[in-house]
Amino acid sequence: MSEKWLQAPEWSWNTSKEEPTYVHHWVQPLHEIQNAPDLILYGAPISRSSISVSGASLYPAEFRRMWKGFATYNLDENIDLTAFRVADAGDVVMHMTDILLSHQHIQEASAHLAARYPHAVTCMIGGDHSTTACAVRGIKEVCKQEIGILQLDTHLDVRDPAELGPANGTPIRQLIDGDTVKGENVINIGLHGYFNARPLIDYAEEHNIQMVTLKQARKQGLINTVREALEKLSAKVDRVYVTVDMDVLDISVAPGVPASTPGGMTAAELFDALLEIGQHPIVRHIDFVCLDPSKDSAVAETVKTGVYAWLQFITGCVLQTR
Ligand SMILES: [Mn+2]
Repeated sequence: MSEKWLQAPEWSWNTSKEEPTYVHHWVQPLHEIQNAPDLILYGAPISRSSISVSGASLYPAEFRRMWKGFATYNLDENIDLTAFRVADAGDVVMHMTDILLSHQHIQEASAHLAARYPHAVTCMIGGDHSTTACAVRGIKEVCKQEIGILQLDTHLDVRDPAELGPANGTPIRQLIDGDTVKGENVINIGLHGYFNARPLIDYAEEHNIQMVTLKQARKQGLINTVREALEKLSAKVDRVYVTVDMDVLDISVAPGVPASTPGGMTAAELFDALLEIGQHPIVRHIDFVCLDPSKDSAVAETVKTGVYAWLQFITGCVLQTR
């Protein structure tokens, strides 16, 4: 493969030439795809940069392995997704021990994909949340536009990199302090309860991060809240990067996300949110992070939820083109 810092995934289905009816026959390796892709998928399998012990580096492989269980036909919307071309660019090459070098690879791979495939939506599968800062920096380098962030997360992720290094609790702060993204162009939906210490809220307020608690979102309707957030960002930025920390899910439905908490989103709420997000053309990039398959239940319920969530986003993209 000739794509920068990207290598063939450690695990993928062999694509058949027959008409795809399941996801593992629909997603094509990037170097084999015939026409320009609508969405490019790439894995960022790193979790050494996680504050707590995490096997999120295992997620890209497990994510792909689960495709076999999903049809390309969405019954709820009565649409087949196969006309939408999804290309798999493989996984970013990680260094065995050097986190900063691995982060550099993620940044360069993200920049490369954004530059070479400017019309495709990019979708990164983490990895822990440190990967988001790398991806957004890489994209910013190339597009030189104002980027907004819609973050679905239980946490603000504005802990101090001076203290932790570029770990998974810091990506939003890295991006704001590094002048990559303005605080006022970050909207977080999913905050709740007791999981962000007061000094972190102070930082968010000081930098005008827009915090929407789950409680507020439920009051005005989650879908409306998401729509409003994207409309707000559309007025101020050129493109939106959506980052989905799977710890936004309620702990009862996400055994594979050690950082998930009580009081989080239901799976259905996350699916609704992503269906809405996919329908907005301002959204050019998305990632899904912090899912540790090694902690998942025996029936892999969190990985299944992760694939479903991703397909909801794609369904939204397809609805947008209708
Ligand atoms: Mn996070």
